[in-house]
Amino acid sequence: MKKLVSLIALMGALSSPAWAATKTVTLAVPGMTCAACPITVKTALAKVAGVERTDVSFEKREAVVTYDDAKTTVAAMTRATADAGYPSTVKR
Ligand SMILES: [Cu+2]
Repeated sequence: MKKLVSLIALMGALSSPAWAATKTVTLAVPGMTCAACPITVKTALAKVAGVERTDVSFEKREAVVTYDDAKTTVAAMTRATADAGYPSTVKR
């Protein structure tokens, strides 16, 4: 019985990282008007807990964000860019 309990505890400890999926989303950020804008957008997204990587393209007016979906949501990211002055939407 004790062995079973510790096995369940072990499974619990191992399963949380397995459930957290790393996802990528592309955000359209039409408000970027110069080469410095991506820096502001990138900084804003980097402050969102759970965001692992951000590639912002000024030419494409988009931000490709890699994030942990157990820690953050796309809504939190679009809010962060909007708060920085660059409203964004999910690009499909
Ligand atoms: Cu700018």
